[in-house]
Amino acid sequence: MTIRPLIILPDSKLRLVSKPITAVTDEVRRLADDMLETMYDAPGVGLAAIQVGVPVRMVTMDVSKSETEPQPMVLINPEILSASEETSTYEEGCLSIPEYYEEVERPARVRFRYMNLQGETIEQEAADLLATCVQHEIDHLNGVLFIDYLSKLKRDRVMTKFKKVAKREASGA
Ligand code: K1U
Ligand code: ZN
Repeated sequence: MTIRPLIILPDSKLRLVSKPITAVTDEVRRLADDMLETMYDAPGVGLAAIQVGVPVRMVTMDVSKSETEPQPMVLINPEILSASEETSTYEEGCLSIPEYYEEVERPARVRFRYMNLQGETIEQEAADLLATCVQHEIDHLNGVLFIDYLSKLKRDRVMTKFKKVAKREASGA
């Protein structure tokens, strides 16, 4: 397993719409292993393949509590089937927007479907952090970032900050 470099804002790859996975190949299994390794190393509770530069519809997640056994999940071609009208607010972060956290309001509960690495189709209900995380990750597959839910003022501020960092890094300063 390999820890892959993370794509960071303002990299335009983060705005790509990722392509569906048509078969669970060795390459797909290797990507899943690497994404889990990268997610745990970060550390994060979720990761979309595009965050390691691969525009395919795969997500890894583990929202288990630190005192319990890890519960790694690999979601292939995940989709939201239904969402509650009730909303909840969670302070979200993003491994592609390091050290920036803001409250985002989303449906409190969702029903979602995905294929696992065994090729089985799974339907599942989610609430709490799992619901927030699966929505955040599926957004990544569609080129959507959590900052898109913030005011234009906040989004512009964070974009400016990360563009400056990228410029400084490119100049070697
Ligand atoms: O997709 C990502 O960028 C990962 C992101 C997922 C996420 C976090 C919070 C709400 C919704 C989605 C992260 O994992 S950011 C890091 C983080 O939240 C965390 C890290 C260590 C322990 C607990 C949480
Ligand atoms: Zn993210």
